[in-house]
Amino acid sequence: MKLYWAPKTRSTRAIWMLEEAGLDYELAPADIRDPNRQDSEEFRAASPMGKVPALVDGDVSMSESAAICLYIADRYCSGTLAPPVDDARRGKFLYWIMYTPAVVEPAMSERFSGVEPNRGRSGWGDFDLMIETWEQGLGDSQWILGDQFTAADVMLGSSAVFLRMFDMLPDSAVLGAYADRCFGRDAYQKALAMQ
Ligand SMILES: N[C@@H](CCC(=O)N[C@@H](CS)C(=O)NCC(=O)O)C(=O)O
Repeated sequence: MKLYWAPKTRSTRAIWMLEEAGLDYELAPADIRDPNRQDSEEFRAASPMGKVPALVDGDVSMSESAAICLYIADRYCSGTLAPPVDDARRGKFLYWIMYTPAVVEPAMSERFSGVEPNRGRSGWGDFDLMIETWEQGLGDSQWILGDQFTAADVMLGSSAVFLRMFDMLPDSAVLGAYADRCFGRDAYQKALAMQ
């Protein structure tokens, strides 16, 4: 299995996922910050937009961090890092694994750029609704599905840490404690150490 990556990018969450899954993999650097970069055909086939992370696993070639986390969880860790497909928690699992690219990141980008939000018109609501919904989803639980850590926590946890890094994580006891728990996982620390 080969993961195309660049330091301090969304690749970290894919490395974290691979570490949680305990899989063997090779890291292949992608020079995303080089304006004269020459991407390999393999990388472009996996990531048509030239973005990291991208994964090649035998005949499987793909990008988008949420899709990569879901693929690894379903294919290699069903029942542990993902509820099985016939488990009733599956609906919530899919909702939360998509929450980062569909809601957190657009809402974050909107706020960061100072764009006027429009809760009704935007698919992601707005920054405050994004935070409230996430806090309610977690409630008193350790992880987003309750006691079981899953790939959805890799996506959400990396977002919480990312928000904190940009000084955008609101003063929320629930999200602050969640970010700390995610940050403290061995697999996350290993992913960070690689950079
Ligand atoms: N939605 C994508 C976003 C990927 C993305 O934007 N990656 C950035 C780094 S964090 C990148 O590769 N940028 C380089 C470029 O666009 O050329 C995902 O979650 O994987």
